[in-house]
Amino acid sequence: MRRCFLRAAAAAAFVSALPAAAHDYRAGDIAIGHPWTRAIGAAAPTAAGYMSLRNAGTEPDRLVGASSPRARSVEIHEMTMTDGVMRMRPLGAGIAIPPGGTAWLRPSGTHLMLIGPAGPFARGEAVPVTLRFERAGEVTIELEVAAAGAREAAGHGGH
Ligand SMILES: [Cu+2]
Repeated sequence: MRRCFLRAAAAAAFVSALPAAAHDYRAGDIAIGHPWTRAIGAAAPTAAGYMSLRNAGTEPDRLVGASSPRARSVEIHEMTMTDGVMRMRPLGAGIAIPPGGTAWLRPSGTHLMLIGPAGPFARGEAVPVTLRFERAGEVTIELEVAAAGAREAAGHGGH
């Protein structure tokens, strides 16, 4: 128990020591870190959105929905391994963010899926997305467009 506590404290200290990036956002107690997506062409059927969701409050919250003027719809997806094949499926109940905890949306994991994106998304461009939280309400953020095939947001390779 003690060891876990110390590790969590060290992680928190590390995160707070990082300079605040220009594209961090806040909705109530929820801090949204480094939202990003990848460059796509005009005909791409989908695009994925990634970010961190940190709950600085004392009550659990949940990301329950999202929308974007640059996509027909936005779903919350998770990746699952079935018979050795990675598949994704909608998370109907959304993403839980426990008090003091962080939910990570990242490649090969939970992500936002932009269905029918109005592409192209060019590298360096900002794609607006409105996030809807159960407690914290709505906030509009911008996904920073990284290179096609990027595994991390531009400029955040050191995280
Ligand atoms: Cu997906």
